[in-house]
Amino acid sequence: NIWNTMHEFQDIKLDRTEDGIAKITINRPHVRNAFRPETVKELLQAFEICRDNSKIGVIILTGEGKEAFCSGGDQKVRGNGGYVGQDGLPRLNILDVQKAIRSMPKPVVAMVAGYAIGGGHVLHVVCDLTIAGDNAKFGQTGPKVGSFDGGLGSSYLARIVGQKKAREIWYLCRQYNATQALEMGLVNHVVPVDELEAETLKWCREMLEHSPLALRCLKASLNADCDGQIGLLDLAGNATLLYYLSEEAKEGKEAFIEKRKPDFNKFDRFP
Ligand code: 1HA
Repeated sequence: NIWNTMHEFQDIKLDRTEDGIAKITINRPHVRNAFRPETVKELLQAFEICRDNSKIGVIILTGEGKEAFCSGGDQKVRGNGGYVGQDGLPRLNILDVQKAIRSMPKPVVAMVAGYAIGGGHVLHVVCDLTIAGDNAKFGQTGPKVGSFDGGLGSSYLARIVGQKKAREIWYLCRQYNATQALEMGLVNHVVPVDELEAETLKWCREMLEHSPLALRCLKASLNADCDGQIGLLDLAGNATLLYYLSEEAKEGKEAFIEKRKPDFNKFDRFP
């Protein structure tokens, strides 16, 4: 077993490999890994742990078992205005997980066996890459069960599969198999489900060999193309990070601390 527990949770599992791959597993197989507010809270914590751990380079998001990646919001705890947790408050907090995945400065890979349905489908959509088992089934159910995700679940989906296909997916609520998903560019790769984890790890390890800052900036750039000013926030945040690493920026800080005038003229201007 290559997985070591990073943190104990109730609804999810958070494991890591020695070489810097984290795996977040939604662990509610009795409901096809549907999420309730507590699940979502834990997912947010897990993503934060992964973000803050400088040894983690890639994150896998998956569901327990081979039946399902995730079947979306737990309809059994759906109340007025959202999904109701132990605190009695109705929430749609999965949207915060979508944001966390998008702004995570490391690649997030969806590893999909079985159903990725409804809000569970949107989760794989917002991940950087998707590796699917040959038993994977994809689809939205919103208009059938009285819900919809008009945010990234629609607009970003359309960036991936195109407007016509995105409308088909949402209006008809059909299910698509792994081959169909591959054909429409919805997933990156399909393998027999028994090889799913090995193949996903292979993709992760290829990324681990590459420059983390380059991957980070690429993710921010690709996001910025879709994400407006919040996309620019993350992209520019990376520019600031790189600038802070430079001697030129350090001169500004040191001059302030030493109560002297900064000398920026000693630095060459790039063409
Ligand atoms: O749209 C949003 C949001 C939009 C904006 C903001 C926030 C959002 C948050 C969430 C969502 C949504 O996710 S709405 C979409 C909710 N999900 C669904 O409509 C999918 C419902 N499930 C299914 O269609 C099917 O169960 C399945 C295709 C995933 C699997 O079918 P299968 O293999 O035939 O299994 P099935 O017998 O249906 O399910 C096994 C058990 O899991 C059942 O429980 P049991 O009868 O044994 O007690 C079933 O009720 C349970 N289950 C499956 N999915 C869910 C679920 N229980 C609660 N919630 C589920 N989502």
